[in-house]
Amino acid sequence: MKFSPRWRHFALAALAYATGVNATTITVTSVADGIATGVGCTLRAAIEAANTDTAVGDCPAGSGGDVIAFNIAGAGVHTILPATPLPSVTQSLTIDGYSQPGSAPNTLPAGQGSNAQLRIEIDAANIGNAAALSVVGPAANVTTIRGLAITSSGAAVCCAQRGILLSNVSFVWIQGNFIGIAPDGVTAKGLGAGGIFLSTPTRQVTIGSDAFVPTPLAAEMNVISGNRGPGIQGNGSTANLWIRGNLLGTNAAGVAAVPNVGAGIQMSGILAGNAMWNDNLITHNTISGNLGGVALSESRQIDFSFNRIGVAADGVSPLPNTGRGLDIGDNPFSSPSTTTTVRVANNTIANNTGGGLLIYRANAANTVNGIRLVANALYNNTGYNLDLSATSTSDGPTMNDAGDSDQGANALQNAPTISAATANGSTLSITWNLATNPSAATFIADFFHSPTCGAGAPVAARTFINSSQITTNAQGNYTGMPTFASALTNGFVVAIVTADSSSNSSELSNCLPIASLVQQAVASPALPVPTTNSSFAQVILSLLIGVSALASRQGRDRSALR
Ligand SMILES: [Ca+2]
Ligand SMILES: [Ca+2]
Ligand SMILES: [Ca+2]
Repeated sequence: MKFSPRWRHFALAALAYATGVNATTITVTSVADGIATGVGCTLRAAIEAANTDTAVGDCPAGSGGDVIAFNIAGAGVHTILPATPLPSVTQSLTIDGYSQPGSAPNTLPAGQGSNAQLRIEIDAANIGNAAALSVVGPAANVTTIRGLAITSSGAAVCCAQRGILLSNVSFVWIQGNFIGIAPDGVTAKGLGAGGIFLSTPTRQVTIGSDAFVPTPLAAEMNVISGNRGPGIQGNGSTANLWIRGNLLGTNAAGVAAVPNVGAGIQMSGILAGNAMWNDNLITHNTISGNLGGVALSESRQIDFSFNRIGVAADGVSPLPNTGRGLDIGDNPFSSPSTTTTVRVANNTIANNTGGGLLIYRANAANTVNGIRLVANALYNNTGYNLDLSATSTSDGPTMNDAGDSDQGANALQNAPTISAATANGSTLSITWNLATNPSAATFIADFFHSPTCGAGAPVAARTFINSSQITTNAQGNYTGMPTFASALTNGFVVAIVTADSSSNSSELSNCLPIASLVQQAVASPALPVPTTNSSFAQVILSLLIGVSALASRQGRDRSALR
C-alpha cells in the first residue's frame, strides 16, 4: 500500500473536490485508432469518453474521475499507433497500463534496474509535433499515467514531439512507464524532442515514486531513455515537483547507455511551493549515459540527493554522461533571478566527460547562493570534479581571496587548506585552516578520502569521512586539527567548506597524502625492556637511544612529504 503523508492527503482532498465519488472504469479492448463503433473500445475513444463523461465509439461513458484500463486479446505487446494526436486528458483520469494481462510492475530492489513487463505501447511515429499524451488544464488535476511504453518508431520525427506533456495542471503522477525505450527495455525508440515536458505552470507533479520513505518504491520507477531531447524538461513555474527513483539514459537493467540526446533532467524555474527547503525532491535517480546529466537553473528549494550521475544503477560501475554531471546556476540572459536553497547530498557524480558539479553565476545581477553540498562522491570526471564558476561553463579552480569578499556563485566561499593528515591506528587527524570573511562565524567542513589525487589527476572527493564544525576568530581565521575515527592509512584527504551561515559551499581544498604513524611505529627500533640485572643508568641510556632513533625517523618521514 502506498503511503505518502504529505501528498496523498492533499491528493485525496483534491480528488474528492474535483470528481466527487463517481468513477467509471473504461476498458480499452482494441489497438485500433478512431472512434467508430464495431471495432472495440479504442484508446482515443476511451480518452474522449472519460473527458466528456459520454459514451464514445464502443467505450462506455465516463463518470467524473475515471480509470482507463486495458484488456486487449492476445499475448505480447499491443502497440497503438495513433494517426493523429490523441485528445488531451482534460478531466481527472487514471490510465493504467498494468491492467493489461501479462503486464507487471518492476519488483527489483533499488540498484538493479527494472524488470517491468509492459504490454501497452503508444507509438507516436505519426503524430508530428504533438505529445503522445497531454494532460491539460485544472479540470485534469489528479491524473495518473502508469504502466505504458510511450515511444516513437518514426525515423525522422519533427522537433517538438514529446512523450508526455503537462500544462497548467496539478497532482499528476507518472509512474512505472518506459518513455523513449521499447518494452524490451533495450531498444531506443525515442520521442523527437524529449520524454516528459512540464509546461507552465505545474504543481505537485510526481515522476517516479511519491512514497515518503527512504527508498522509492520499485513499482513506480520510470525508465526514460532513448529520446532525441532531454529525458525530463521544464521551462518555468514548477513547484512541489518530485522526480524520484527513475532511470534516465540507461537500459531497463540500468547497466548500459540508451542515451537521451539531451540532458537527463533539464529544468528552469523550479519554485518554492510551501517555502520549505525540500519542497522539490530530485532523489534516488540514476542519470547516466545522457548528453549531459542534470541542469537546474533559476531554481530553488530542492533536495537533490542520492542520485547516481555517471554510474550505473549499482552506483559503482562507470556509465558516463557525455558532458557535465550536474549544473546549478542562473540564466545569464534573465535577471534578476534567484537560485538558492538547494541541498546536494549523498549523490555520486563520477566519470562524466565534461566535469562533475558546476555551480555558476554568469550574470552579476543574479543571486546564486545556498547551494549546500553534503557527503557527495565527486570523482573521475573529466575536467574538474567541483567548480564554482563565473560563467555557465567551467572556469577552473577559483583562488581564495584575502578577506573572502569576492562575489559570485555561493559567494565564492574560500576553500579550506589541509596541511597535514596523520593516521594513528583507528584515528585520523587532519590539520587544516580556513581564511575567510573577517568576523567570528560558524562553518562546517566535510572531509573526504580519495585513493588517487594530484600528479595531474584533478582533486577528487570520493568517500566521505566526517564533518567538523568550527568557528573562525575575529579575523576570519581558523586553524585546527580535528581527529576522526577512521582506519584509513593511505590515499589522500580533501576538504570542502560545506556551509557558512548561508549554506554556501566552497570548491575543493588541496589534496594531501595520509601519513601513517602506525606503519612508522612498526618499523621503529624496539625499545629495551628493563631487567632486574640492568642498572638504572643503563636502562635510561637505552631508552634515550631508542626515542632518539624514533624521533629522527619521524622527522625524516615528515620532511619527505614536503
Ligand atoms: Ca470523466
Ligand atoms: Ca572556479
Ligand atoms: Ca572567495
